[in-house]
Amino acid sequence: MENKTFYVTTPIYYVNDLPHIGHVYTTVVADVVARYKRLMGYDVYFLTGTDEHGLKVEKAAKEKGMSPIELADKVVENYKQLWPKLYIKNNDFIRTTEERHIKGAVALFEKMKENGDIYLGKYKGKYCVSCEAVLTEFQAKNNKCPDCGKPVEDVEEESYFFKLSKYQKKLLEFYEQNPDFIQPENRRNEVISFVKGGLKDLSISRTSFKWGIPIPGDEKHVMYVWLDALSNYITALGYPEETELFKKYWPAKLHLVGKDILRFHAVYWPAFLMSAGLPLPKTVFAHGWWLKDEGKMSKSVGNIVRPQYLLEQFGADALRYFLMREMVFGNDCNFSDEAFLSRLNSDLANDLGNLVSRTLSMISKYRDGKIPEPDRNSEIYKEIESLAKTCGVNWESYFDTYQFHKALAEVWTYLNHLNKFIVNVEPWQLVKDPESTDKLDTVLYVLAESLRLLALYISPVMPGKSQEIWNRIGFDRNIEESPLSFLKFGVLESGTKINAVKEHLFPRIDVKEYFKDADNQKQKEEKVENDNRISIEDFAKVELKVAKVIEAEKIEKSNKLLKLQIDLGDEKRQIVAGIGKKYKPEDLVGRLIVVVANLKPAKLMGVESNGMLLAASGEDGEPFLLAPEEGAKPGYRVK
Ligand code: ME8
Repeated sequence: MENKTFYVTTPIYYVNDLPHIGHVYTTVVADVVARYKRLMGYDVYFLTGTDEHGLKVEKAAKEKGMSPIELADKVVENYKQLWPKLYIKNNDFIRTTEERHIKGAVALFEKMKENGDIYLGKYKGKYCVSCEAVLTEFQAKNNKCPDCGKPVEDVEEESYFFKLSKYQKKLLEFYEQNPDFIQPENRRNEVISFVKGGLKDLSISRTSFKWGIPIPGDEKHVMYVWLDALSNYITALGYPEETELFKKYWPAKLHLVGKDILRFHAVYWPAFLMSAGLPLPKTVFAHGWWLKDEGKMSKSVGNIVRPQYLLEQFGADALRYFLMREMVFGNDCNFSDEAFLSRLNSDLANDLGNLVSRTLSMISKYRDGKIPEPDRNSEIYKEIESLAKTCGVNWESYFDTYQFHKALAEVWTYLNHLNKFIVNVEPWQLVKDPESTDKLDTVLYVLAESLRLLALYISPVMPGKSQEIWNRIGFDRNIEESPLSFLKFGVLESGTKINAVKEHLFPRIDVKEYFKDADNQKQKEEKVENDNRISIEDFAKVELKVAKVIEAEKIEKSNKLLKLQIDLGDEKRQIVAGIGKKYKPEDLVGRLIVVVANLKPAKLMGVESNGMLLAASGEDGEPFLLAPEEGAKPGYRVK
């Protein structure tokens, strides 16, 4: 029996940047696949998340005057708020700074070591910070990264190596035996020739920076961020524990990635898994690049498309439709406002929206808002039923082979056939002729039933609007829980009362007005993006006060936490501070400090803390206590 589980993943995104249309794209594709598979009766598990370690994140945080984890927390919040607005329904969100992940990544490293594939050596070469990629002198011609074109850095350090060279032959055999493993075809060929060109052992640890997972037993090394990141696909399922999740969903059926990171997923990842003795995923699909005005999106050019404005103006359904319809999955595609508006006005407002309005207004007018009884043996019924069947067969085969644009084009062929059918059959004439009552009943039924089916076909891409279509035709079901039997023609029951809503499903966009508005909006967005500043009102929300330390003691089992009793002028309080490595409790008693007085209480190692003292954070997180000038008294406000 076919295995009816389907585990689909997106890349985990770096937290050095806010989400843009590229991140949105991969995640939407994963969600569309997940929804399609659920509709087809699969037990689906959909994972996304964030990649939070590495030099790139460490540097970005430093530039912003934050610690890496502060930056990560902020960007993760952005992702977590964005996904539901786009109807992304992931089962889990993994962060590589989570304990469960760290534990699993370390276990994977240890397993590979135990199997004799990891050794300590010296690494000398070039490093691209932007791609977090180790390069040979040859790859980094003219000291530039061959992938992103940015300058590379010289590095020489002690490093752990993974015996990637040992897996060259095994990988080639695996590609040969599993032609679906790398898709699309042209990318598969690229990977195969890369591997045939020879594989060098891979440096998988760093000593030149700290922001990463320490290597077990040799903690001056941190794990190479790609080994750390790739392992997320199994750590999220509970690896190394043999959890139910792991047993049920591993190996993944589909890793979705952009073409930029295919090599990591199609060469390194299967080699790591082989080394650890784990089964390999079924498919890694590398999609193309969204370009802006035919060029690469980049911060310095200032042409990055962010999703927020499009979402607010046009809604998640329209944005998802555009992304899935416009891009040939696997190829690059240009993102232009003109193309977006044209899809919206022509495909959604005209073709789909009008079909819904016309059908429902005719049922309202001619049949008092009730779905009539069709003649199931009539020519008309059979013609539309067969159209629906053909569409369904093609739709399914395109979805199964990840050709989303074709699946949607197929649905639009059906839809436009119905628009023509209305013009040809002229229901407004039929209604005048008493002899044609049955015919009109059938016409109206097949139109309404087609809407029900069309809504189901587009539901993986447009979950919101497809549900709305069902609501409008009075088919009172949750489209996300649709059983397979609903994919057949003829399910809608006659007598069903429709909900003829006046508003158009997709209002037409006035293109001129849009461009006026969009220019203003984009300027505003750019300002927000480049501006980390806060207003004086924001600052005033933080209640900073002078306090005096009355008592101080170490918290048992912690080498860094101290429990302090402080005097805040009109009250005494207990706070916990992570300064114990540098400051002795007895040296603190009597000192004036500055604290955040209106912080919500928290427990640290089981001890309650009602505030936070302020200290500057040095190179390695070494604290430097802030203190007011002499003469200040406990309770004074700092502002
Ligand atoms: O590479 N067009 O994270 P990342 C289409 N953390 N897709 C795009 C795109 C564009 N212009 N730009 C980005 C990383 N993407 C690693 C991944 S996985 C174990 C670790 C999408 O934040 C595309 O999916 O740089 C690409 O692969 C991903 O974002 C890169 O995201």
